[in-house]
Amino acid sequence: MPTGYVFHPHYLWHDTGTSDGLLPPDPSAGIPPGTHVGNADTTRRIHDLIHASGLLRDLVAIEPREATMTELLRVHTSDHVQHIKQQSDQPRGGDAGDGYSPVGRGSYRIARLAAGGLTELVTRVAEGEVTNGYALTRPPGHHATADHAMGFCLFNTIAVAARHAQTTLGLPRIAIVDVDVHHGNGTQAIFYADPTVLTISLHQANCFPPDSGALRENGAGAGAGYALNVPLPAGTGHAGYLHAMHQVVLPALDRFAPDLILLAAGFDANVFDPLARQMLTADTYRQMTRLLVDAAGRLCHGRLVAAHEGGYNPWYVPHCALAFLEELAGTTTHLPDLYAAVVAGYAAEPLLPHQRTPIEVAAQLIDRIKPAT
Ligand code: 3YP
Ligand code: ZN
Repeated sequence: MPTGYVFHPHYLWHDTGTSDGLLPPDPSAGIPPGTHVGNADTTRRIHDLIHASGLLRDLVAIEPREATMTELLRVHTSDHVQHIKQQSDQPRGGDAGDGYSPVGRGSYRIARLAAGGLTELVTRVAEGEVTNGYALTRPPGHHATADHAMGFCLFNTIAVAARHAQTTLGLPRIAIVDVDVHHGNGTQAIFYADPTVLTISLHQANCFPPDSGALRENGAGAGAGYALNVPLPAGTGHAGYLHAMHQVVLPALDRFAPDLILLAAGFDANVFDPLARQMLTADTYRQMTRLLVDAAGRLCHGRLVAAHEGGYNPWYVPHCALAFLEELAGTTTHLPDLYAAVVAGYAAEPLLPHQRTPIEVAAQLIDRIKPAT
């Protein structure tokens, strides 16, 4: 069965505006105007490569729709939704709250189209029209909590889709795997006390948000044990991420036995990314994806649905995303990986002891997940 693909031009029209990469321009403080690092260029280049490589022909295009208010309010407070709308209604947009999260004019409806696009994709998977899928959405979602936006994220797209799957699609147990290089703090917070949603975040330790994503953040109350973090030291690469997959992600998924696996597909752990210091290659993304596809095949009829998150190197991220999507679709474009030679040295770096330690500690926590009967 085929792979679904959600894309819409409006995802590129989410306008992150003028910025010195990250900060709002402030000439008197020495912050010159430039282009926001979360601009649409990388996303456009991913879509163009999916199209130009021929991979698009192997995918089922699924038209996104805006998330309904009911769907949004399963996750977010109505104050939060109204705040984003009000920023978005201003003639030149505004900021969602932390000073890093621009809201373009009209971005409210684009953020709803992102959440609704993933929700529609999950619906088509549940109905059996496609096995799995990828929603190439903007803005991203994994930092957004129930009541505030942060780190470029306005609404938590994955959380909205997860709640919809549970309440409407008959998929009660959801696992969310977040491979974005930053901690999936918003998703974790939304489900922190909920044992029906397992969140697993692999991220660079002490990166973003500050003081977030430590091993000791492991869920609370009825959800104790159902939030897992693998904070990997800066400089972790292919060997470390694959070890974390084998030692933590796959055993946790097997024990939890989800009905659906959602993937926060950030590509900003790539070796050339400006917003972190990890060393993954396109082949790392390919191999991680193959493992997740296999896990979804044995656990939940192949139901693996990915939402795009971060990834900021405009020339390498599209190749990482293509490798990921080829594996998801179980096909190949036969395009050579011309960057493979360039990254060969990084890819060969061995797993170092200080990278192994957090993986071993996280692996000990899997026992806290009650095995599915
Ligand atoms: C937000 C402000 C500094 C780092 C940036 C991270 C955005 C991202 O890709 N989150 O997953
Ligand atoms: Zn990120």
